[in-house]
Amino acid sequence: MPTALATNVAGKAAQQPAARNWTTEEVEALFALPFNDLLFRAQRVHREHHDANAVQRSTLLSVKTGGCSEDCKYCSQSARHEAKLERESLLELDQVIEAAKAAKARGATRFCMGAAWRGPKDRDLDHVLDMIRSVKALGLETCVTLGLLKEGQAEKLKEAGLDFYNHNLDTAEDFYGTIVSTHTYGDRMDTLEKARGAGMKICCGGIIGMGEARRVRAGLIAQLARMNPPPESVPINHLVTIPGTPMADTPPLDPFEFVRTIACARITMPGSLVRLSAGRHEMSDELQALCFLAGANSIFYGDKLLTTGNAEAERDEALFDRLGLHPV
Ligand code: SAM
Ligand code: DTB
Ligand code: SF4
Repeated sequence: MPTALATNVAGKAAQQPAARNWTTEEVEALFALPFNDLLFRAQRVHREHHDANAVQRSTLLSVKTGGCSEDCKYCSQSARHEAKLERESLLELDQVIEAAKAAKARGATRFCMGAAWRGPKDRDLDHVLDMIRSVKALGLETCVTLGLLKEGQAEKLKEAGLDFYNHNLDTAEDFYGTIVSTHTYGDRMDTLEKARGAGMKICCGGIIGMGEARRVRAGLIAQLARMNPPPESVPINHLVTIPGTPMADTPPLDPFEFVRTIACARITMPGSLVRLSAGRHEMSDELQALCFLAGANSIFYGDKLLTTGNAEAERDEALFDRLGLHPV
């Protein structure tokens, strides 16, 4: 049951306001508010809990690219899709350290390493532990996203100094089976429990714009908000349509619906960082400004996400200047 997480991990991360039992219907009611009312509510919550003009910056690095056994329909890295992609085996430690140093020099405070695995083999995990230790030693917050964890792996990650484990629920439980068939929503909840159980902070969000109904978006947000405590970081990704994946031709979502999703995440998870994540490259500055107004206070920063392009760092800096935003 998805609610098991709330029971098993209660009280592990005390700085988060306690979760409340948001239902899908309650979040749907937020979605249905007039746009200005929804944004006003989100701004009010945002200002109660955060510096309204501060935005945190995380940089991503794909440390193992492509050839993944899983069939997630949106993803360029599945071995089952035809996306054009340079596969790459696990990076060398010095390549990771160079990228982390460059991210820090540009102003990122968190470095997130991603691997295209169903989950890490123990031998590969040892190498990732070295990466975590080295990145941590540079004074950056560390985050990894490695897929499903087996017994004992979360504890090893924690011991190596990992601050955040990223593992997205991606959508509502009742829609998940139409997106992925090689693992289940329950598998993902189980990994989140393992990461929490080892005392790590959680980065967990989803993808919007996969052809889902509004009720599905509301279901995802309610599910995330019911986690107790809620994830410290909530990445809200806009689907990046990648040629060769089954989602290449997904019709575009009304951009205001994306802004509404950010606002609902802000209202239901007041203490969390809400990250305006994948998809910024395709967004106008004005749409991004609306997302910040709706309560987004974190971005992926740097010219690349995992396999696709991100908004360029210079463009972000110019946008921060124009909006009077400052990095944290
Ligand atoms: N293999 C691991 C896993 O699935 O958890 C880690 C890497 S996976 C690429 C990390 C996340 O990237 C996914 O859960 C999804 O939220 C996001 N993602 C992947 N492809 C995307 C796309 N085309 N558009 C938006 N987000 C995407
Ligand atoms: C997250 O929620 N989004 C990031 C990170 N966590 C790992 C990944 C976005 C990937 C976008 C598509 C790509 O570049 O392959
Ligand atoms: Fe593999 Fe993760 Fe992509 Fe799914 S989202 S295909 S598990 S890399």
